[in-house]
Amino acid sequence: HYPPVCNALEADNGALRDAILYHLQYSCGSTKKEATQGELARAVMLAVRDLLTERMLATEKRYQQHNAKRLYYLSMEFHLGRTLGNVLANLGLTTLLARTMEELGVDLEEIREQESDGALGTGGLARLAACFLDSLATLDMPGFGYGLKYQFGLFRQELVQGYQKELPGRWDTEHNPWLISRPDEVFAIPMYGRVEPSRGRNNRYAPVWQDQKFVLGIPHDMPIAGAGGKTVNTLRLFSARSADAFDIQIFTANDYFQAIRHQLFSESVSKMLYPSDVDDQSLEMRLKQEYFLVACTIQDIMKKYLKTGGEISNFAQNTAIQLNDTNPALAIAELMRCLVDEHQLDWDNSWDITRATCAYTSHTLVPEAYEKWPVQLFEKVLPRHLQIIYEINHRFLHEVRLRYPDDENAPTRMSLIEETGGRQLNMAHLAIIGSHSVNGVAGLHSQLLRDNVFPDFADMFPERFSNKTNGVTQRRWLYKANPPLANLITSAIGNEWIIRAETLSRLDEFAADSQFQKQFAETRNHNKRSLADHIMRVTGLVINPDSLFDVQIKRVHEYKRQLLHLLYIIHCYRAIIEDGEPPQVPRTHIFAGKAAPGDPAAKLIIKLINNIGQVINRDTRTRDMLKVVMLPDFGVSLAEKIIPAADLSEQISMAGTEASGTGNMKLAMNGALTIGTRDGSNIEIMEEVGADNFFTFGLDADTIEELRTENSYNAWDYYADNPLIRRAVDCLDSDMFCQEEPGLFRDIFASLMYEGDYFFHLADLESYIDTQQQVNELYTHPASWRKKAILNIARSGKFSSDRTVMEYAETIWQLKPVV
Ligand code: 26V
Repeated sequence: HYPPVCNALEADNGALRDAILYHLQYSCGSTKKEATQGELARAVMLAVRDLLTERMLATEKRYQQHNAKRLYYLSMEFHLGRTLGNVLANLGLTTLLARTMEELGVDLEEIREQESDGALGTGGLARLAACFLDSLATLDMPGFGYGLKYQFGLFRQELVQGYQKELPGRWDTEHNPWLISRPDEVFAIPMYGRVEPSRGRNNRYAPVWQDQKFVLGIPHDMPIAGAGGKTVNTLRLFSARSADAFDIQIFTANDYFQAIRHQLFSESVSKMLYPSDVDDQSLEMRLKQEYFLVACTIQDIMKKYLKTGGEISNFAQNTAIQLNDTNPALAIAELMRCLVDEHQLDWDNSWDITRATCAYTSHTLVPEAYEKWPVQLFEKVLPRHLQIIYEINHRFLHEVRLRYPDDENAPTRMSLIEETGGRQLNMAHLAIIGSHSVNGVAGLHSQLLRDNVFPDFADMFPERFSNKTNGVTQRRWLYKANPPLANLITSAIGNEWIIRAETLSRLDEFAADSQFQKQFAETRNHNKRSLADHIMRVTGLVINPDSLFDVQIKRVHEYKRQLLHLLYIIHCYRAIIEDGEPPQVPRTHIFAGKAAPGDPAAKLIIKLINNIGQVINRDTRTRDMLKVVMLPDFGVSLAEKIIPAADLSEQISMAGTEASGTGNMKLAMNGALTIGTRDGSNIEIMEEVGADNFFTFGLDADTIEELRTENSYNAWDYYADNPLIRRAVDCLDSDMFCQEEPGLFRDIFASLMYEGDYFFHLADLESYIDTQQQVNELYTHPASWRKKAILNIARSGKFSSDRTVMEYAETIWQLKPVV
């Protein structure tokens, strides 16, 4: 007699405790006395999941009653982080559970630390998707995530002698307590084979895709609870199973081992998340993964739609599909195949439906990041889809010729198939042609997409292009991650900000209030001490909690310019040891971030951060003035520890390279001041918080573009003109930071000085150093600093993903709350 937790909960009559004990016994097969921390954590999560399940079923019922339009957010990556804390926060159960655990004599914090991060993603695109799911549920919108249940998510990073070492990710997908597996709802996904031309009904040309190999897709649902807990949507993750395992043939076949080998082969489709820079050998698997996601999703959507009595002709009125970058852009070809081949709709109708359904978001300006598939490989894996893409292209290029009769190169530039350098399929072109909406993720990014990346398409379809500036969920990134500050904010302005971030602006009037400032400083000190403890535990390094915490946490990549930050640190170090000039304020430079396993330049930067730390942290001349820390294994949980303790947020990518950035928003929302270039959403953060409350420096994107076209950037000019720059850069040519591995960083020196430095580090270094000086000066005036920090929080409301999602809902998805 298992008590129905949900309704009893509000009354707090011990129902939650009973549910936990129930699961401890019946789901974990343990007892309170014998249970391990892991079992206790599992029982807690299962008890909480029961609650979510009830609300999830009620939510689905509500959507059906309203015959609501649904949004499907297709993404190869979702970086969820931990779930328990977020669910408790959104359901308002944190205190009740803490009390219950106390009664049971269990430390809730320890239980929470048991949960591993769901890191099914590599970078910002993946975390954005997770923030959107939180906002969709909070806004009571029928929006569902669709992704893959990788057995191995993002690799875990260890630092071994300062080098990044990659280890398998730890998220337990097999026995994950949050996932509800649905083996009965299996989908069969065809791949390979060949296409036979044949005649179908009414003598219509009806190609038949045959001799395929099938992989089965099993859905697993993760409940996604919005704030207040009324709406619980789902994130549906597919895992791959061999079709043969369901076929008795495998056990009666002559070659049993051959059969098992084929099973392994199929199941490898959802084995691992690939890093963004897949090598040639992994290309085929990655293509299969992308198709697997798309095909499972389209089948699922169609099945549900038809089951609830939907007419194919109304499909687009009831369905929106958002493509999270081009990885799921095959959905366009798959939806066409589904409509034309399986539902025998004519081409033009199918094309109208497909375009009205799909919308595409681009998340990058890095040219290598734009996906292209070798036609030969594509044809092998997806022969029917290649035909469909040829047909789309044929019709599209016809339109292009009509539209631009005098521009004979237009068809070549806009074709889906690139003929230079081996025939390749351009997925961004497919995504643009097959969608009714194309958006960038910050104002500058969207403008650069229109002007530089896709100018031909922007000219042909101007109405298709728009901007949707990114956002982050304040519920995870402020309410849950930073309780001391969250409580202070609520005590001043009430708690409406948790669901209406724009009301944070009520803090404006507290910015100069000395009492409020004092309390703000206390939260900050508390958080900085916690982080200092954490750093001590993880690295053994003692840092000064009263120093300025200068934070750069993000993927390590040349374009993000961790190197610029390092050059500044080297500059400060030499000023101390050679000029006897200690900095005005003590600083701790905190780095965290992973490099792509196949990116040697980024990996060498990680090694450089660590070696600089080694040398500086050991040098007694720097005393407490300068420390450099690199925390291993950056991810959501580590970010939740670092962000609330940050004083300064480093957002120093070369202008015109960072599409948006979202860490910048999380840090500003928690009261860090930003030092940033005019790149991505930095520009909008500066606009919102005011130029007085933001440190900006460096060349803007236009100037950089000019320098590049004129080919007039010359690192040696900056090197010759400024002795301080020379002194900093020369260290990389020497063995100052690599006594034990002489010459280790010479490649970095060469990339800066001899190889034209694509990222213009030296052009911005002087202005960066000057601006860091202004940071120091401000930090010596605590009241002014705090005022600016509070204003940053007060004016960060725009950067809530609730705002972003509402913009998508109104202008792209035509999606409404269902209450
Ligand atoms: C892919 C690759 C592939 C190989 C070479 C280096 C490289 C660099 C970037 C990428 C794009 C990954 C997609 C991504 O995560 N983009 C991020 O999306 C965030 C959410 O919109 C945005 O805030 C970040 O600026 C953007 O980098």
